[in-house]
Amino acid sequence: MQRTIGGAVLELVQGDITLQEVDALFNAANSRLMGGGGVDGAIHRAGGPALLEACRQLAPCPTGEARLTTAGNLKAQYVIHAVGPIYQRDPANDAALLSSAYRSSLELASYHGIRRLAFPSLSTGAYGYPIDEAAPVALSTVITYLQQHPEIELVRFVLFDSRTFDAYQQALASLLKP
Ligand code: AR6
Repeated sequence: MQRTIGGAVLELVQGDITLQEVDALFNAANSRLMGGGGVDGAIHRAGGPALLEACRQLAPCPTGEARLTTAGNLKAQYVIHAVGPIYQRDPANDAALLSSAYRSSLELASYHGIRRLAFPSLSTGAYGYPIDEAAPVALSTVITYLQQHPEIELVRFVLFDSRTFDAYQQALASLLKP
């Protein structure tokens, strides 16, 4: 599924983010930036030791923020490590922190001249954020950013499983309903 927002393409695909040929991949990291399971584990395995060493120098990263590193052996040039919230650890701020993780990542991308980028679904795996609640927050944050930042050319959400892909498709359709 693909939509044009401002001058940018917003795309939803099902797949593995480590295989994407874009300028920057976004990682669903934890504050220690030391790798982990899920998409973080996959990105570190594919990126290799240079990625872990770069993370070590930038840790910690507070929830709702992001840090940029080399992409090591990945095809992308950079990895931007975004720390989404653990669902209901701070219930009043779940949506604000999730939105902030996406926005901070996009701000880093703009700052570094990154035009084509790929996101996973932050916080909806180990961090337990329900996909149906997270998808509209993720997409509306990205849409608002793209409307204000014509420098970004492509945002691709790379969604690992069909349930996540379907939830994002539904959320995007309802956000862009005329
Ligand atoms: N490509 C795209 N998406 C993926 C991939 C992949 N290769 N692998 C998993 N996903 P999670 P979180 C999806 O748990 O909830 C880690 O241990 C996955 O199916 O990776 O933000 C970190 O170190 C789900 O839809 O991230 C943190 O401690 C989505 O990515 C913690 O987990 C996010 O799931 C972060 O938890």
